[in-house]
Amino acid sequence: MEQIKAWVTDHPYVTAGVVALATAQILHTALKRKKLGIISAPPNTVVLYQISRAPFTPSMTPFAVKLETYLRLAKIPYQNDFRHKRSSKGKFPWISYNGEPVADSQLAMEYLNTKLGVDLNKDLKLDEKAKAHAFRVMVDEHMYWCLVYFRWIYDRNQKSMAISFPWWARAIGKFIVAKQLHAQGMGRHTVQEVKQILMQDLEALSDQLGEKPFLMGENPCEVDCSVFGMLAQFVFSNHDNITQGLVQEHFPNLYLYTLRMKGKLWPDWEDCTTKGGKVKATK
Ligand SMILES: N[C@@H](CCC(=O)N[C@@H](CS)C(=O)NCC(=O)O)C(=O)O
Repeated sequence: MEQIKAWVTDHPYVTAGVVALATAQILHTALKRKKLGIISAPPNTVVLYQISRAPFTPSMTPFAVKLETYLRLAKIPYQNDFRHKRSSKGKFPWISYNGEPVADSQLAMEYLNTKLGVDLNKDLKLDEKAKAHAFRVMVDEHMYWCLVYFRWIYDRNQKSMAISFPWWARAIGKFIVAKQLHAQGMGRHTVQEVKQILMQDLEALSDQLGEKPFLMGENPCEVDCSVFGMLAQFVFSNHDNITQGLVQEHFPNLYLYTLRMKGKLWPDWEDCTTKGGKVKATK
């Protein structure tokens, strides 16, 4: 202790610099957390930041259903924050864990896997992991744009969204989404072409599932969170005349799978939707 005191006395400017830097770092972190809207939660409890509960699915975003399904499957304690706070990347959903923010559903899952030693893919062989990865990317990065196309551009009535968002928010949303769809490429196809693209993705999922209870076998693993998050949207939340009933009619195994995942991981599904009513629920 005496030695430290002596060193500080001998190096006043260096000490002041270190103290100033440490203070700046602490302030920067605190301001960043405040700006993001990070709330405090009990230790080791994940906070899941997402948009409000929805009329027919717990969320209108497949990524929120994916991430919440993962938290349930991995039995990680969590609480929801429905204040529509965007991540540092400007998207939903995201998490904080002991005050640490992690943006993006997949990166959040990978962060928690590492932090908590979770491995929902532990039963998979190397080649099965590769397959699961490819399916996950197909669902998150390809099917997603089909969903967006039908929901935002093709469906003029926008039933689920009309309940969830006021007309002006949908008008702004549609304008932004049309630009995103054009940049991504899906928006340049005709509606029949997008339907064909979607059918191919659904067929691949259906063929992979076959008679198995879950996508990769007897137990649900990580990719099931993405697949369920997406199929739940098509099965329950889409009301246009092309995608409504599509899974039920053409891919009965995928439909039964969606019900199986829902039954296993969302026994409180009804409490987590607004049952077709106005979006107010916070459970
Ligand atoms: N890769 C991201 C995708 C998240 C994403 O695209 N979320 C959409 C809602 S479905 C969003 O936040 N859109 C708002 C925007 O782009 O401004 C993830 O897995 O979390």
